[in-house]
Amino acid sequence: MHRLRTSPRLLGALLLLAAAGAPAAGAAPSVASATLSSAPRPLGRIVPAPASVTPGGPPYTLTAATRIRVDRGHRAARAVGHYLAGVLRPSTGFPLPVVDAAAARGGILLRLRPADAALGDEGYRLESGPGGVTLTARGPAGLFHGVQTLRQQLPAEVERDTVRPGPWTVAGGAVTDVPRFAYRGAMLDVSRHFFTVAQVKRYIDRLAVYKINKLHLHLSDDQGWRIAVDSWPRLATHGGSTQVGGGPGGHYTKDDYREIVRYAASRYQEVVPEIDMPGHSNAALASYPGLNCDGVAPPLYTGTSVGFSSLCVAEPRTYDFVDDVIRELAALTPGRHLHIGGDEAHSTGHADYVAFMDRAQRIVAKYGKSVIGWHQLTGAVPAPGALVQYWGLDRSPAAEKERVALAARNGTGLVLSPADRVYLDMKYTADTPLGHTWAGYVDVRRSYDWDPGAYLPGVPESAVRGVEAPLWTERIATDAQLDRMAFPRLPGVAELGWSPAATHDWETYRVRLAEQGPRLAALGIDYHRSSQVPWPVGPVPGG
Ligand code: TNX
Repeated sequence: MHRLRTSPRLLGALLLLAAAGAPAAGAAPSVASATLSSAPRPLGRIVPAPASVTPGGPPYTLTAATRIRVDRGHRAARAVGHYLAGVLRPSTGFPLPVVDAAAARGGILLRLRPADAALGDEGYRLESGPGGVTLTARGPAGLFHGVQTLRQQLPAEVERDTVRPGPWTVAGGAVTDVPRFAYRGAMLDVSRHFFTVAQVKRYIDRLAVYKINKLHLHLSDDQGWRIAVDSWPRLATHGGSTQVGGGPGGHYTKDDYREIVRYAASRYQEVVPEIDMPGHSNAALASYPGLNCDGVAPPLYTGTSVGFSSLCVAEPRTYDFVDDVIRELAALTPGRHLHIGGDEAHSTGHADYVAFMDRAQRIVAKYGKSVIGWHQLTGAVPAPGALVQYWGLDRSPAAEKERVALAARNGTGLVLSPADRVYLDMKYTADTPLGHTWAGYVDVRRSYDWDPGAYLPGVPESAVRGVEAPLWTERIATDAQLDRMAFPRLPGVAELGWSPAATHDWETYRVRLAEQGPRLAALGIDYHRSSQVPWPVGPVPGG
């Protein structure tokens, strides 16, 4: 109950109520919640925090006559307009037609200004006043992120899928916003437990709200191979036939996978596929005896140990396999990056590891892609242009961090996923029923309260490409479990990736995050009610 009182904004709302002759503070919390939903959200009170906010002037209120206007001839911009209409129609009940900009005035205008260099590839400007809201960006990605800002400026109820009363008001003023980092990722492990195309799309939609732009799919591991490879068909049909605990598993056909890539692209997310090598490879070894040094295929594996499998580094056929898999995967991948794993290769000798990673990296380059590897790749020789993904801990040995730092100073880019900060499979607290503890408990503050630009000693911020929140699924099998572990930590990681360091402040962040609670609920996300966050108490209107 102390929670309401810790939010200055809620306090303000209660005072306003008192001044208007409504029941004073201490009255039913639902009164405060109702007020919360009708006053426009102050401009910029969103997650991730925008780079620059100039509030002021009267607000804009959507009506049944509001149109979404898009410059004629911009197909991708028009698609963003339709996406916005899809977000707003169910709850507002307004028709919100998407029309040519010239055909109307006011309303919501999405416009492209390619010469506006200050906005970068993903930035946008939002201007709101009584006549309407204008979103300006250099390209459609910026418009899409601007649309996420616009939706967050509207009451949380806008996320509902049935008609609500509104009013649908956007505070007046201007937001100019560009991301701090180009790589803002989330990883989903579809190997330990398989997730269907529909489940992956659902996750993509959630990530979009927080301006995540990379979806890393962990497509192979000991327990399952999840992507069809025409030249090695048993990888999917046999290697994908089970999962942790022995369930039926599954895999993506190439058409399934193209559909994921297409859908992610429509949400301005690049799919980064990962085939984990040379360890974490039991599903492949079980599918083809010839990939094993002794020529004997092991059984499929449905447990949760790590580090026991290795491709046979000395076997020439291994490289035919790697070449075929990478070639077929590269052909399915419009994005630049291909992740080759390289972690926990405890069953591969050091010299073999170095030799293998060398060849695997050359194969990735041959098919025109850039390598990403887990940071153990710095124990071999990262190829020019490679990124390494750091998943160590605050307490990892200094020598390990220094090896990563040295690679970074030599030009290898870093994606930061410190396990004791952003691993979404870690328990929040001892009471969390799901998840692991090997990296410790990771409550909301821990996952937010660190600076990617200054995290690893001796690494200049310029070497940091961004952050990524992995969700390993040894113990996670359903949408509800996925939501519970990702939210509300994921928005914090997204903010680390997007917002300028100057906005970083736990005390204000926790209040902004609390305001996301009703939005998450309206989106159907049963998030973890961390005691570190002053969630609004009482029933959420219509909730
Ligand atoms: C470590 S992180 C792993 C995964 C596990 C995860 C569980 C990494 C590169 N390897 O194989 O799923 O821990 O938290």
